[in-house]
Amino acid sequence: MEQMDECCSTQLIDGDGSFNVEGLARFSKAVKLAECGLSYAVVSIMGPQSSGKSTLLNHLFRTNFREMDAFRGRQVATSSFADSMSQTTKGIWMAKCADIEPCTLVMDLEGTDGRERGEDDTAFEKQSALFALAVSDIVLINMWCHDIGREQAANKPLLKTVFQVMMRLFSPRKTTLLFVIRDKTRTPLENLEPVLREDIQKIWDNVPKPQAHKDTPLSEFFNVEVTALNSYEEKEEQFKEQVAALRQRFYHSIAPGGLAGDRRAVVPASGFSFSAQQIWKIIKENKDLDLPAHKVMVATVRCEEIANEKFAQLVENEEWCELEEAAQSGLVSGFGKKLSLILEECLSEYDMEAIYFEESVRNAKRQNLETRLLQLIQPAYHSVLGHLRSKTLDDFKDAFEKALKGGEAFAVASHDCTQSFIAEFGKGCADVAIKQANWDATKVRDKLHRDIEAHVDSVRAAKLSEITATYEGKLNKALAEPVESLLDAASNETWPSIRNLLQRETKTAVSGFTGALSGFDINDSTLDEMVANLERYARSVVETKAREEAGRVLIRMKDRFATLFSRDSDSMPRVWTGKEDIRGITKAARTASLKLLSVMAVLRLEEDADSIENTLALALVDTNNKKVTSVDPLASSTWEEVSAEKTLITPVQCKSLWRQFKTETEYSVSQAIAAQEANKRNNNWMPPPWAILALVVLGFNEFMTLLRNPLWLLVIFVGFLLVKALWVQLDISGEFRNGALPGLLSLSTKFLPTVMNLLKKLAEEGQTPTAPAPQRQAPLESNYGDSTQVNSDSASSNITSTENGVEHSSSLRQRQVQMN
Ligand SMILES: Nc1nc2c(ncn2[C@@H]2O[C@H](COP(=O)(O)OP(=O)(O)OP(=O)(O)O)[C@@H](O)[C@H]2O)c(=O)[nH]1
Ligand SMILES: [Mg+2]
Repeated sequence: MEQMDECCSTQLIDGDGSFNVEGLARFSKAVKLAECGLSYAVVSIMGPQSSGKSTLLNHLFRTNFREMDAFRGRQVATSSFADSMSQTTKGIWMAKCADIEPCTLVMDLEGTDGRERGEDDTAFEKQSALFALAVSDIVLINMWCHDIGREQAANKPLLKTVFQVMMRLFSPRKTTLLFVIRDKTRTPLENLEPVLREDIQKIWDNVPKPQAHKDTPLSEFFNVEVTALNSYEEKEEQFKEQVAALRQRFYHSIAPGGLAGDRRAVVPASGFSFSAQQIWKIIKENKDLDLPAHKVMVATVRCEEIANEKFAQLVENEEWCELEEAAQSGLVSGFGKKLSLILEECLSEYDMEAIYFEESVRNAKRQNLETRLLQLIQPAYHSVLGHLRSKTLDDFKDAFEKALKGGEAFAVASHDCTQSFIAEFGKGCADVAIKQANWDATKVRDKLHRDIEAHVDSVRAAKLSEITATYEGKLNKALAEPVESLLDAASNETWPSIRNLLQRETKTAVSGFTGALSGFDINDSTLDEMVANLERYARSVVETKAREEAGRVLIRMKDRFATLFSRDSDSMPRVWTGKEDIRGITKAARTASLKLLSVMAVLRLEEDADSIENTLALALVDTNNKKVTSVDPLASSTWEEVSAEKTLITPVQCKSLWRQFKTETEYSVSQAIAAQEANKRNNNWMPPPWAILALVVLGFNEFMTLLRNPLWLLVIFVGFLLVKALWVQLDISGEFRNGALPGLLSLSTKFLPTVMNLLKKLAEEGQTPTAPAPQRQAPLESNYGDSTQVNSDSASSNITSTENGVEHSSSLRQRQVQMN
C-alpha cells in the first residue's frame, strides 16, 4: 500500500485519447516534480499486447500497473468477453519509480500489435508511440525472443511505426531504445543481438524518410541497447535476478555514460506537465511536432507563468506595500536599498524557477518581469524623489535666508547654498536610486536647480527693490522739501541751487546704492541701468516738486506781491502817509512776482540759458515797449528753445496767470492810493497859515468886542453849534472830497431838507455825533457778511483774503492808518 502511494500510478491518457490534465497536475504535485529541474528521466514501454510489459515495469521499478491475471490471459483471447480482460492496459499510464535517483517517471503504454484494436486503433498506436518518443528519454521495446529474425514478427510493425513517427520530430532527442527480449532461449544474447540489430537496420532502411534525413544513420536518432530476460512464468527466480540487474542501469541514467546520457531537448520538470499536454494536443491534431519550437513554446508559457506568479507575489509583498505607502507621505530613508533588495529577491526567485528553460526565452521573460516590476515601483520612486526635491528646496530656502541674515554677500550665499544643496540632492538621489532601474534623476535635479534659481531670483528682486526703495526714499527726503523752499524763494540762484542740490544728493545716493548692490554680483550693464534709474528718480522728484509748485504759482505770486507791497525793506508794515511812491513799490512788487513766474515757468535741470524772464518782462511789465512789438510773444503754448517736457507753465498760461494776478492785486493798490489821498486830505482841511494870521490881525477889534459883551458870546456859541450840526449832518468834508463843484451841487440839493430835519430833531435829541461815511458801508455789506467788523479799507480779493494771511493783515493795517 505504501508502495502504491509512493509511485502514484495515474492514467495520463485514457483509451479514448483524452488527456488527464487534473490527474497529471495531482501526480506532479504528489511526486514534487517541479522541484526536480532537469534532474529527471522519463521511461516508457512499448510492445505487443499481453507481452508482460506491465509485469516487467512493476518488477523493474516497483510500480503497481495493472497486470493480466496469469491464469486467464491469452488462452481466452478470442472470446469477445475476454477482450477487455486480455487487453489489460488501456491508454497510457504513468507512475514514479520507487527509490531510483534521479526521479524517474515511467509510462506504461497500451499494447501495439493491432490485432485486438482493429484498423482504427492503429491511429492510437501511432499517436501513443509518437507521444512516448517525444516525451521519453528511454523507450523499452518489449519483444518475444522467438520473434527475432522472423519475417512476421509481432514487433515489426511497431518498429516501423516508431521509426516513421520519429521522422516527424524535427530534431531527434537521441532516445535510447532498449530492446527487452522476453522468454529468452538457450541461444546466448551475443548471437541474438546481431540478428536483432540487423532486423532493426533493415526496418530503418525501409522506412520512407524525408529528404533531410535521407542518409541519416539510425544512430543519429537512437541509441540502441539490447537485453534479454528469462520467462517470468517459467523461470521466475532468474527473471527477478535479471530484472534486478537491469534496474541498476536506471540509477543515474541521465548522467554521462548512463542509459539516457545522450538525451537532448529536455523540458524542465516544472514544464513537463504543460509540455506533455501540448505534445499530445499537437499529436491529436495530427500536426508535425517541432520539438525545439515546442520547447521554446513551453519555456515561453512556463516562464510567463513564473513571472506572473513572482509579480503577483511582489504586489502582495508586505514590505513593498509599507514602502509604497510611506513613499506617498514623505521621504523614506534607505528607500532605494530596501526596494532594490525586494526586487532582487523577486528576480532571483524567478531565476531559480525558470533556470532550466530555454535561455533566450527565460531572459526575455525576466526582462519583461523586471520592466513590469520597475513600472510598478516607478510611481513610488518618483514620489520619494519629489519629496526629496521639495525637502531640499525647503532646506535651501532656510539655509539661504540664514546665510543672508548672517551677513553673507548675496552672490556668495546663493552660490554656496546652491552648490551644497544640489550636492545634497545628489546624495539623496543615490539613496533613492533603484539598483535595477538605472533611472536618471537629472530631470528632477534640473527642476530643483530651476526652482532654486527662481527662489534666488525672487529674493534678489525683493532685496533689490527694497534697496532701491530705501535710496529712493532717502532721495525724496533729501530733495523734496529743499526744492520746495528753493522754488518758493525764487531768484536767479534758484535753479543753479537746485541743480547743485540734485547733483550732490544724487551722487551721495548713487555711491550708497552701488555700495549696497556690490554683494549681488550684478553685471555692469544692469548696474548702470539701475543707477540710471535712481538718477532718473532723483530728477523726477525735483520735477514733480517743481510741477506742484508751478501749480501754486499764482498764490505764491500774490503772496510775494502782498509781502513786498505792504511791508517795507525792514519787513515793517507800511503806513500810507502820502509820501510813499506807490507806483514804484507796485512795480517792484510786480517785478518780483514776475520773477517768481519766470523761475517757475520752466524746469531748468540743465544749464541751458533761456530768455523767458526777458520775454515775460517785455510782454507783461514794460508796457512802454508794447507798441514796438506788434506780435504778442506770449501767444504760444511753447517757449522758444525749451522742449515741451521741460515746460511747467506755458506762455499762454503765464499770460492768463499774470492777468489774474494783476486783477487780484489791483484792489490792494487802489486801496493804498485811496488811503494815501484820504490821509493827505485829512491833513489839509485847515485854512492855510497866512489866512489864519490875516484873520487874527483883521478880526482883532471884533474879537475884543466879543470879549467885552458876553451876549454876543452866547449868540456866537449858539450859531457855532448850529453850523457844527449842519456840518456833520451834511458831511461837508465828505462831499468835498470829490471836488468843489460836485460838493456844492450836492450840498445845495441837500441843504434845505437837512435844515428842516435838523430843526425838527433838535428839539428831541439835541446834537449826536455819527460814524463817518455811512454811505460807503453799503457796498461792503454785500462783500462781507459782518459790516460792523470790517470797514471799506479791509476789502480785498476774496481769494487772497482766505488763503493769504499776509495780505489780510496788511489790509487791516491800512484800516488802522486811515483811522489814525
Ligand atoms: N511467457 C511469459 N509470460 C509472461 C511473462 N511475464 C508475464 N507473463 C504473463 O503474460 C500475461 C500478460 O501480462 P501483462 O504484464 O499484463 O502483459 P501486458 O503486456 O502488460 O498486456 P497488456 O497491457 O494487455 O498489453 C500475464 O498472464 C503474465 O503472467 C514472461 O516473462 N513470459
Ligand atoms: Mg499492460
